[in-house]
Amino acid sequence: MKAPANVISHVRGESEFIDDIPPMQGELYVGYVGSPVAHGELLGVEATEALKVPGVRACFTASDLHHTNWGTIVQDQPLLVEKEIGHIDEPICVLAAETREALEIARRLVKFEIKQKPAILALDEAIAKKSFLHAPPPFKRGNIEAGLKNSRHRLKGVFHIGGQEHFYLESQASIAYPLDGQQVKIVSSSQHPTETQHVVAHALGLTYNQVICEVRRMGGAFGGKESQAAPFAAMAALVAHRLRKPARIVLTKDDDMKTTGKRHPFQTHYEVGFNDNGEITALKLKLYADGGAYTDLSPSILDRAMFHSDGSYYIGNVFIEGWVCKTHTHSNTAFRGFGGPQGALLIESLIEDIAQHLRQNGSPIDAAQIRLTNLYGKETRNTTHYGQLVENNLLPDLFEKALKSSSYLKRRKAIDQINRDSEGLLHGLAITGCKFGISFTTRFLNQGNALVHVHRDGTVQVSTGATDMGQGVYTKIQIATARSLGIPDDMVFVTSTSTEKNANTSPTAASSGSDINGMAAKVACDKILFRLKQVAAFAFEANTASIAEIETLDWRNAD
Ligand code: QUE
Repeated sequence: MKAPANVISHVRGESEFIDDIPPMQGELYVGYVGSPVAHGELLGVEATEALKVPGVRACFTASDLHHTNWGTIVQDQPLLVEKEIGHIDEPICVLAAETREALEIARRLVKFEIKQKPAILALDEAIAKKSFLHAPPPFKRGNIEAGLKNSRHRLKGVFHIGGQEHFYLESQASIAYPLDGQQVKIVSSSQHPTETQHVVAHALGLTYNQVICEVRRMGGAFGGKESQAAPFAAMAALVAHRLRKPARIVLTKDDDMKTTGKRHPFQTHYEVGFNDNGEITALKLKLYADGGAYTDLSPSILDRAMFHSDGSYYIGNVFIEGWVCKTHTHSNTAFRGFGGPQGALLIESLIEDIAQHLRQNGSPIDAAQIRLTNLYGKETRNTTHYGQLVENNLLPDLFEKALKSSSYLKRRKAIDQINRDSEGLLHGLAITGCKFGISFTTRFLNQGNALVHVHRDGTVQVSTGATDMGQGVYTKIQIATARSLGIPDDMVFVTSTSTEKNANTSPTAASSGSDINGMAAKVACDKILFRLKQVAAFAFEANTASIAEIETLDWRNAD
């Protein structure tokens, strides 16, 4: 295969990101002004001085929006603060200016009247004050209290996991164009064009068919542009719609890092019971996720952490509770793994603690052996704490193979020796397996979308619900389409994802983008091929028997 178009333009530096799009005549720059406090009541906005800056065209507040609140699961987050301030740098008003310079000067001149309130900034405080956004039903299996009581050993403690900034190379960015018929077109750096379309429509009081959102590519996303691209698109759209001018918002890295959500910090309170051979017999957990100020995707992220708290290990007696805590910080959001890492990290760390505990109590067993002992089985010990049968379990064999092929035990011995001799730096070694649930837990989202056009020169255009964030999904879609149609890869061009062509799409997320949208492209190609075969049969005057045969075929069986 020749290098796909996307690859060539990336390597040449020709790939266009949002802020590379040349400005249109009359285009305005848009920026927000954020809260200087983490928690408080907004009493007034004073923009007189800002509006005097030459080139500044408008200042909009929450009262200019048709619908202020947005949110993927619960609509509890204001696009612009109406009254209650939830976190530092939370957008309060939007400015539009003819130049970036005027915008930046004006942003510093807006004054707010705010009654400051005490803020909850740490998980400890949120837990103590029961400041919660969500609490799902717990997972229960076996008898946790008896399980703990009957284990030879028990460990109890609190495990802390910090947050993480996505640090995508391209900050949140959108351009909004006012079209006739009150339509608005958004080009955005978004993993979720459909949600951006919906949030913009709600914000402006438009119907969904009046809003188009197109995504060509993102300069990285990692979950950070799944829900949180939409509010910035809405700010640009507000300016474009009200002033009838194209409007561009491109956050600086500083603003992006201050105001957008991150990976959820977690605090997990644990009690684990185990025997002399390292077999884990009971696990009792309370997971506290720092959701920040608003719900965003936190309930699904906490779910996933609770689903992954078993790692790849069978545990007979389990009790897992979870809470999304409300703190006065940016609203935390999707981030690669989506709670899975926060769930699975604890049990892996516990296994190291168990190995250490057993070593100190006269039963030295290597952590790798403890992992092997506890792995889900193939025929028994093969249901999870959420009731799923672990099928086609390759892990026990794979684990043993990896142990051997990596010379784990030999290396372990060498490292133990180095550590015994060392007076400073210690070396470490670990081998772990992983069970990860791909696809959306909100199951209706596991659906793809594709539009395939065959042009009269035989070349093909395809667009799908999958957005390109640098993961190469357009290349996969190109290959899936070409192979489905039986044509060379370079006869297929993958065009941008747009709500005009790809409506009601799911976000590109949950390890599902290539599979579900690649399959959607294949289904579309199969239908087209089937019709083409019928046409060809007529055109080439195939005998009537074979035409009749083709007509009875089902495109779903077309190869
Ligand atoms: C990874 C996931 C999920 C996800 C995003 C990821 C997931 C899930 C949702 C979700 C839930 C409710 C919604 C929505 C998305 O997002 O499992 O839009 O309304 O359920 O990156 O695993």
